[in-house]
Amino acid sequence: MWAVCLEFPKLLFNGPTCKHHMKLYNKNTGLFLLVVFVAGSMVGCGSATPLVKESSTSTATSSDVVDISSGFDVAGSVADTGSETHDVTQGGDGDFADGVADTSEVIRSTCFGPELESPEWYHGAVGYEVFVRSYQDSDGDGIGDLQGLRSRLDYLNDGNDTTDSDLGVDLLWLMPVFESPSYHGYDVVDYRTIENDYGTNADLKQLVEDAHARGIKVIVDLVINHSSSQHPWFVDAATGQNSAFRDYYVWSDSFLDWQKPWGPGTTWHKKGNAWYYGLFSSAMPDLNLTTDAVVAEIKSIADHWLMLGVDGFRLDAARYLIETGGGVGQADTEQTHQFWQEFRNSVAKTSPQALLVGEVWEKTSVVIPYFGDTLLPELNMLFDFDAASGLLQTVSTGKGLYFKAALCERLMSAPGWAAVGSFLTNHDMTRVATELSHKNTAGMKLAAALMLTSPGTPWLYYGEEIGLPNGKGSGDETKRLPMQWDAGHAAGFTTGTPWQSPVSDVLADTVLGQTDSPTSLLSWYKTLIKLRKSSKALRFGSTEIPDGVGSGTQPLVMIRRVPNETILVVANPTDETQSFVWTVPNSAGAQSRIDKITGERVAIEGGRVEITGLEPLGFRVFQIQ
Ligand SMILES: [Ca+2]
Ligand SMILES: [Ca+2]
Ligand SMILES: [Ca+2]
Ligand SMILES: [Ca+2]
Repeated sequence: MWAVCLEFPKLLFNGPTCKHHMKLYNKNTGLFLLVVFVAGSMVGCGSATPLVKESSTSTATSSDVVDISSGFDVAGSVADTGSETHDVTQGGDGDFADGVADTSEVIRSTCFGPELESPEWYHGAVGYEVFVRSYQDSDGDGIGDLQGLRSRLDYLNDGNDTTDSDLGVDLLWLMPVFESPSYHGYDVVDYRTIENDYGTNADLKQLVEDAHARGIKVIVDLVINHSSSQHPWFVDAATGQNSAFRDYYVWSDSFLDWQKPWGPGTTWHKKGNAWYYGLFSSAMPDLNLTTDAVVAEIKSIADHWLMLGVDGFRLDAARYLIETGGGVGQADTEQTHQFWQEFRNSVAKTSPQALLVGEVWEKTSVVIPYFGDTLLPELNMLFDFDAASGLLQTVSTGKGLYFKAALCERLMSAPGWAAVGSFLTNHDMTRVATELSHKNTAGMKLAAALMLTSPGTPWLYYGEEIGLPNGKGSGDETKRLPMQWDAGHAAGFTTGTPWQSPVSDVLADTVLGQTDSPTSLLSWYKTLIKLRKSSKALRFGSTEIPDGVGSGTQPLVMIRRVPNETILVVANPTDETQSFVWTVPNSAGAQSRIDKITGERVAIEGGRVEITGLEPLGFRVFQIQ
């Protein structure tokens, strides 16, 4: 059965306090469906004026020009929702959705998200995820390190606004850099010491200081759901019941048949006469975050790195901290939320501006509660996994609805002050260049353009900007291979024998080879990042995705807006050349459209913006003024 749950009075008054919006909620399946129109009027919150109305006063000038502001009977779409329901979000496995069966519901709705309330520094940042082991080796041992990364800071951001030779990112996330026995570092043995392969604590301090001098903030991965089984705490705890560290971990006197939340696999592992909980593997025993001494350690560890200068943390496996039982008790428990409230409070005392970014690899309705609320805030930022896979699926299939569906659910459910991390892929996923290989560079360019013009804080995964693909094989290492700098030995990554071979040292596949090419993927990324940095509307503005767009045969349109700036984003994921008309509402003052990439200015009359000849995988971004 459908129940309409909405904050109706707030909606009617369209007041600034309105944060959560209208949804149709299916009690039987627990699935949300996006439907955002009531009687043809704009549903949304905040004071922004609706940009596209239901009216059909504008008409196309030729038969193949679609008028995107009049294509559908919007009011009628609400009545149509009763019979069939479909989940338009993806689950937590990182794969594409099985498919959106009833695409019409997504297509026939306009969605709207308000301008950000009180933006903080991280709302306007452009992030970059780095695997230190694979970025740059400084000493010829074949392993990337902090001094190597430091030597590449000018590539990331030279700190000079008048140069555009640099990429322009200003927020780095370092994958784990604490001492660990593994190549990836997600199993820590010493939370207060930098991984020996990467350098020293002093090296990190130097890196952070040099980054700050360029306007770059640095956060590091903090993995506290579990430690390594080689951590001294666990080694001691495993000696028996009398260990002073026994309660640092989670023990049972009997075997418990709890599976992994994402699929089959045991989570309890035998040690002596007892079993310990290790969600990911027996080599990664879960820390017991209900033990006061452990909580105190974690807070102290966070303070340790904040005092050294880091700007915050990316929080691994953030939904799995505290278990209350098998099944539903293994993820997203109230106790886990309470931990994050307490942790946030502790971090804020040491560093009020610190950023906490959570990995909650689940559908949006599970992710959103991790923001907490203004009284009990939890994490500042959460990654939007649904929008990431929706975006790639849109480019991959040509159907805009996948991205639209995911983005719209976020816009309608996230608090107005929430910082959402948008991305294409991360270190756990097939790289974009491999995922979109059938769409070539044009597909990667479109994916980049959609990410960098949509709401949220964008995060690049290192190498995405040059189209670095997966390596051969299937292990996680194939997603984390060395950065390709130039056509020299080991693609410029090391003078020695690289820990893994770079995929390519062909000049065109490297930073050097793409730097001087104005049509390269790298140049496209630089252009888009610069554009985003120059546009308040793109960083903080409201977002509207009009009705009727994004089907398999139509372009995807976003209107991003702050009071003095209106940006029209147009993407064509389809295989056909597209032409259409968009009518600027309240168009009295609108006299021209300016192409923000080429600078071309075209006069508009009567508020009619007509776009013709938008090629397959084409993208345009205009300022209307
Ligand atoms: Ca090295
Ligand atoms: Ca610069
Ligand atoms: Ca090590
Ligand atoms: Ca846990």
